[in-house]
Amino acid sequence: MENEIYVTSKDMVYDRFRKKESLNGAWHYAVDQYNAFLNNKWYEEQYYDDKGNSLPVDFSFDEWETMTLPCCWNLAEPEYKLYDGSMDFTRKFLYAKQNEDERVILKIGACSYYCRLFLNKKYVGTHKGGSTPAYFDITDHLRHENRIHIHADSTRRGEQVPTEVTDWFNYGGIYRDIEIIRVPKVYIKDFKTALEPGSGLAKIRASVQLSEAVGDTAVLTIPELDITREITVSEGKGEVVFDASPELWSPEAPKLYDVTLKCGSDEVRDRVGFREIRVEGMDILLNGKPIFLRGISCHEDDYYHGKALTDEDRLANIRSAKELGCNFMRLAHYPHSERMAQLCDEEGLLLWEEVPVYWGIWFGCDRTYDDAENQLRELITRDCNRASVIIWSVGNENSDTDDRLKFMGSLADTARSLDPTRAVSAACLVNFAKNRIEDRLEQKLDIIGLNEYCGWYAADWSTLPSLFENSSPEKPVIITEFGADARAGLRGTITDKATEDCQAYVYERQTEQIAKISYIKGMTPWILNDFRCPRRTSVNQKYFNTKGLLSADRTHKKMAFYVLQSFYRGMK
Ligand code: GCB
Repeated sequence: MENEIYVTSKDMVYDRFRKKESLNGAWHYAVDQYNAFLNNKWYEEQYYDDKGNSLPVDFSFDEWETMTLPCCWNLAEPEYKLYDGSMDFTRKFLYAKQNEDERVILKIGACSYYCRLFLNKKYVGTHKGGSTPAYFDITDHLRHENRIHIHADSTRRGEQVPTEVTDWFNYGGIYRDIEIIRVPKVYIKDFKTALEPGSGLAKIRASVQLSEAVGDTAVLTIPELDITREITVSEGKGEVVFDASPELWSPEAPKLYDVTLKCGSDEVRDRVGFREIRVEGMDILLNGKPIFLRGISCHEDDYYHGKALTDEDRLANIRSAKELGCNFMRLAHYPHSERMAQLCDEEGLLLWEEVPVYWGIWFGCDRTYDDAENQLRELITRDCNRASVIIWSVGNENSDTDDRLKFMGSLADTARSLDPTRAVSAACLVNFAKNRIEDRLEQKLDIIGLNEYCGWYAADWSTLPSLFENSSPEKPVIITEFGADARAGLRGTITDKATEDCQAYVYERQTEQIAKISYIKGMTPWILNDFRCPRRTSVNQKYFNTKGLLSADRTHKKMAFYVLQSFYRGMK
């Protein structure tokens, strides 16, 4: 489409616990392989010419079939199982003003990959990026009766983030909530609060940004701590740092406080845990104490719901991780729903969150960089108040080239400048020529993530001890991936690839080696559940990556589950 108007991180609106009106439910839709909706401007609904003669049309919005949103369309109907491309969604809704000067924001939690919004025959804007939320200010487009269209385009393209080929399934659809939020004319656009780094766990910082560059006084309250603080806002921004001794949040004691911020006629709320994460020398410190991150990687992919997980699905994943003995989870390879971090705050699980700078990214392309940086900004803005999130990852498995160093180095700088309260990392590759942990990106990271598949892709086991011996990293290392495929229930010898016995053996040997290495401060083996993947066609995989410790439907625990469980239990 020409002359697109992009909504980006700059358009985000702080919305946790705000009153929301839901547009989830039945939407009429049409598969639109040729983008006829855009090319022929169907949204203009031209039923007559200038002289009043009726015109032929190729759509009938209110007679189209319906799909219940949010969902991944690939799982909605069998014929869309492998569909990558565009679909048009439409419905009607009524709107009546509640307050004279209210602004109305439409939030779409996630739509893969382009999300184009049209309201009452007019184009409103476009959001790019399949895993972060889009916020459209629709106030000036609204009427009493409204016709809304969303053109969702999940086409894989080289320049996108992620790019064309990934080792997971490219689900299409509007797969997170569609909601309307009413805010006052001047509203709280952003609100952050956290323990102040370096304050000896004794100060809290809170900052506010308003939607307009005005002066005001905001009031922050944390009733349980008996705290009420005024924040002077000038030109729309303000912050305060004050003494406080909250009970600290940790996976063992995930204490959360109700926090409210009031400014003018707007008020927002959050439930916040206060904790400090810091890297000092070769240690990762949580609340000042060294911690080993006993983790597991996890995709946002449910057998029945795809990426449109329910809270029950998320809690099942959190419970499985806890049963394994984890205190940490790597949310690979793109932003998962904000519900996941909110639930991990409640349940006590540390998180690694990542943007999909994955494999063959077009590192030399400015458009691609802007897209990646925007996704990172959206993720950080969205989850900044989540105590569970301790690491921002700027990507996964990219070879060490100059363009990649510039691209990912700049993402790391962006993450640090937006959020000084967390560590920055990336899942790097082994330098295979030297069989060594060595990557120029390390200079930009606080923690080195390392994916190594010794005993699997690197079939010679002797490479593992030598990899660790050859390396002398200057920063703590997390083994962000190792693993092996196993078809649930398939038994055999440890040499038979695809058996549970072989996978369990890989876990035994890996954990045995990892336990000996003092610079390794955490691990997130690959992966909690089997997940859909078009690249995995063998008889034992059937279009699933089967490196899960659990089967895709989570009903079966593989032998390796218990190997990792016993390793983690022995560490506590
Ligand atoms: C990797 C990738 C991950 C894959 C995994 C595999 O290194 O980071 O996305 O799914 O290997 O199973 O090969």
